[in-house]
Amino acid sequence: MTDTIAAISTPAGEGGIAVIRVSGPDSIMTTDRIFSFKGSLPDVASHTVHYGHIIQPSTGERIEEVLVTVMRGPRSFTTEDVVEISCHGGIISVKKVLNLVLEQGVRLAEPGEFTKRAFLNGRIDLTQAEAVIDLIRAKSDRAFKIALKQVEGTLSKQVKELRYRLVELMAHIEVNIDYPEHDVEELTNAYIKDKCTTAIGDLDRLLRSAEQGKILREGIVTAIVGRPNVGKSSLLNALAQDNKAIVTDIPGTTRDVIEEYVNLNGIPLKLLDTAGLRETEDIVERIGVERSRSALGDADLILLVINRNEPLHEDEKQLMEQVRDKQSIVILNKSDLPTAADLSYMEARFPPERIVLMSVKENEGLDRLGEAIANLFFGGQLETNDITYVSNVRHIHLLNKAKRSLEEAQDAADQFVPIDMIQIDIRNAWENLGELVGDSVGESLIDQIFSQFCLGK
Ligand SMILES: Nc1nc2c(ncn2[C@@H]2O[C@H](COP(=O)(O)OP(=O)(O)OP(=O)(O)O)[C@@H](O)[C@H]2O)c(=O)[nH]1
Ligand SMILES: [Mg+2]
Repeated sequence: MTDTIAAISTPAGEGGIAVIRVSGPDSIMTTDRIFSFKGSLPDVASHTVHYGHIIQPSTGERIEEVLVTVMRGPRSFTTEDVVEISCHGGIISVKKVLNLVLEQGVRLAEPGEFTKRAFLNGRIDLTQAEAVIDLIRAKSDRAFKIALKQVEGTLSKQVKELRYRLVELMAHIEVNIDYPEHDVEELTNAYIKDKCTTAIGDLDRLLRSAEQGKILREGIVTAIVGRPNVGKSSLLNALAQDNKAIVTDIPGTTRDVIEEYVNLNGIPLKLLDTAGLRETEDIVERIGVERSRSALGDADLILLVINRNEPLHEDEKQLMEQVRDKQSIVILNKSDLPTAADLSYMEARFPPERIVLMSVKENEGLDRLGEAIANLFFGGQLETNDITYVSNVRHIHLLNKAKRSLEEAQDAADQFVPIDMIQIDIRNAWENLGELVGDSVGESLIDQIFSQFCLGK
């Protein structure tokens, strides 16, 4: 017997409106007791919105002006009767309303419990449920789209299709074991190997997308490094479209690492503006320089900024050596001023697509930088529309496990191991993939997954 649960479903803090979600068999009756409007909630049609007031039932005192939405199961997120109360007051009145709901015998929902119910009631599968977590956390438009796609079930569709093919293969093998005289289809080892190869290819494709998926979800950690005064902080500000970092013409302005999330042509970057690298006696600046070096070591991408208007410095030549084998782009800044730097030096070390001419002052070259980054990380094609990105550690782990099992089946077929032994490997792969979409998961794993949700989801 399920009980009725409620929670504030909008983020904590001040906002224009806040929504309290109530789900379960008593959600409509309970809300009706504390909601005053012209009508009666048990009688309204499903998927309708009603204006009125939340009242203290014992005194009739008005607590909050609200809109109440009624969604009867099974056409709701949890497939249960759901009521959403949209309050427009501050956090205190929202909490008051929630307390009133709870006083009516409704239980406060655990984190992720709404989504867990949607899963347990068969509305969504596990990959979709997990994508809801990602949706909540998505930091960029593109990450949001990937998660949305997963909610729609693209990944699970592909995995289910793959599982279906494995079942077919297992059925063939089964027939061969049970009725060896039966002339169904000559089940040679070559046939098994062929099926496994195709399946492994599909798994590989999904796994390759994992790397890109991670990047799109979490952002490329990008360190902006270079000598003092070359325009690093100016670049951060231009990309963030905000005066986040202090810019002056005094070398050594930035002393600490400044972080900012930006979105450049749809690519999420976690930018780190760092202190200009040079030898210095200043204690504070020296600590800053150390931090720059550690940011440089940890970054996924390095933007080495150089002032084209000055001859190359010995330090810059060293930096180029240090970053040329990493994911890095040289930015030749201050292109509005005459050239003084020896360009052939860097042209000998970096291919043209990794050198970007720019004038941050004139807002020139930012697009080219976006293209260079897309090129470096996505081979130029950043088209998420028809690619499924796997971005969840649990999914990656299970895909890898399934792949290993199939490779073992392949090897076994190569060595003419008896067919019922090969069957075991294929079955393992099938089970791993089943675990991925939640067909064969134990209770504990389900609890673990849903506990990652925030309250109210
Ligand atoms: N002419 C010109 N000046 C620029 C350009 N970009 C930045 N500057 C100027 O260069 C000076 C230094 O800019 P910053 O962004 O503070 O340089 P930085 O690399 O962060 O310097 P530190 O923090 O000291 O390491 C400022 O006076 C900027 O206005 C550019 O494209 N052209
Ligand atoms: Mg700076």
